[in-house]
Amino acid sequence: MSLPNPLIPGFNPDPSIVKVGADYYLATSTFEYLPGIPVYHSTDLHSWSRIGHVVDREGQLDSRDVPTLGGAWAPTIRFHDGLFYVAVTDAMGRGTLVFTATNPAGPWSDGLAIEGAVGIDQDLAWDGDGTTYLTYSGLDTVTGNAAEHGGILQVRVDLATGKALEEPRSIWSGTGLMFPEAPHLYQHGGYWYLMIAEGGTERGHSVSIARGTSPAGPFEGNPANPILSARSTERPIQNTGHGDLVQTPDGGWAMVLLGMRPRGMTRAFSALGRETFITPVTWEDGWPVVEPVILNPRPGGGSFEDGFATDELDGGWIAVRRFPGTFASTAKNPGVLTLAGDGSGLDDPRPAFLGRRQQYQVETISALVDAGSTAHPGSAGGLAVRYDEAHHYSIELSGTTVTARARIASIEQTWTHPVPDSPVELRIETRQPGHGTGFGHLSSDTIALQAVIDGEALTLAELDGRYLSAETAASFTGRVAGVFATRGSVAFEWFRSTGREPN
Ligand code: 6LW
Repeated sequence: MSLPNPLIPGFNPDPSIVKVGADYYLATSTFEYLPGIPVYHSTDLHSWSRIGHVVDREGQLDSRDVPTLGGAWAPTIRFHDGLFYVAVTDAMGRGTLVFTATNPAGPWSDGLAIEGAVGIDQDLAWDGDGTTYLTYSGLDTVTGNAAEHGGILQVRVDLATGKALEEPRSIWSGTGLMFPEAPHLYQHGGYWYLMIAEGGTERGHSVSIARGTSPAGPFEGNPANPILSARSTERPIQNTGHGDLVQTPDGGWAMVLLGMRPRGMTRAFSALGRETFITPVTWEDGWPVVEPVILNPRPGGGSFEDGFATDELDGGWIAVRRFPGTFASTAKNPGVLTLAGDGSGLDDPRPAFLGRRQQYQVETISALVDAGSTAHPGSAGGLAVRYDEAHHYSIELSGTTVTARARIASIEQTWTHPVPDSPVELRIETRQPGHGTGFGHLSSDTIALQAVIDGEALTLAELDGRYLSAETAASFTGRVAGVFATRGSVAFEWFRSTGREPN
């Protein structure tokens, strides 16, 4: 089996997968971004397309004021008795939720809040008599205090009422590494298997497994644990963990999991955040044996172009704590995207920022922007690349001035330059790190903020990409790059991104 890796590039952490007949469905975490929890579909585990989102309307998550790194954590997608289920934590929001749908493309239900099971990374499993098991990681997302971590917990639950049918029971919680999480239960070959992640989602991340004869335990750990980890290795894909098992089309097995592609030296930085990878699994003596995760990018890179020709926005656009439709529209003026600025900037919790996951380590985005004094007086907007409120680089047009801006923690720097009246093409290029002395070559990438003036790209600033990486920013997300407006109404005639893997 030679599958591409990353399997689903860019910010796509905590993958969960289900096979229904010949179809595969995979869901990932989205935290404070909306629409939330994309559902990807494949029939061969090789080509994937996004078919919808679990969270596509107000009220399903409590996103409006969710803190950075709160929101949709670690969905588990399952199919039972004709219905699709997604169990997820709305961290620092509604808590434990179960969504259902007859069609995984949506619409999904409003989300049933589960009482009596506080934690993260909820898994759903059903035994032969229809009992529903909710298995989860006992991390209190309000305190996030590892010392108070409750290990792996389980309750029998009534999905008609959302009530736990018993007090949470402690079950097998790994080999003793920190943050036992991401539990999944599988029935296979006469056993129930409890697979978890442990070691934390950073470089120590790993997957361990136990088995027993009942989904409620007791479970006996695999002497070969952890069955997967990249820690302290030179493998290009690090942080591997948070896996889910699935049967391949040829009857074999595979694990989807999260990993990162850090660049640098012993300190290294992952520009794209946690991505979805896949690796083959075989069974030996009743235990899964997991191959190391091999880097195998799809050849040729990729590109995306949006001419904003349709009323509905492309489903790859995401926004922060608000749905794109609250500030972005192509309907009023077909062929043009109009963003309504409301005074909020990229430092604010709900910017008018419409972004896409950066999917390649070398990627350029560009757009033709009109924030000119004639058609859009008093407006300001442009292109941005963002991790969170405190980590973003942008290039903003307002009238006949373009301003490049870097915000890293509480430090901010700007560079300005005059430009002709709108429209003006703006660009953000992420490049391979430079060579030679200095710190540049130890980073993930460099990011150039540019305006095209008289056909020439003028670089206002070239910045170190490590400050927009998973290791530096506080959020659990990844790089998201796109368009924004801070004031007035800003028009975009087209948006392009082209990317490739580094040489
Ligand atoms: C998720 C936990 C983890 O809930 O990080 O890597 C948390 N694993 O399992 C957020 O993605």
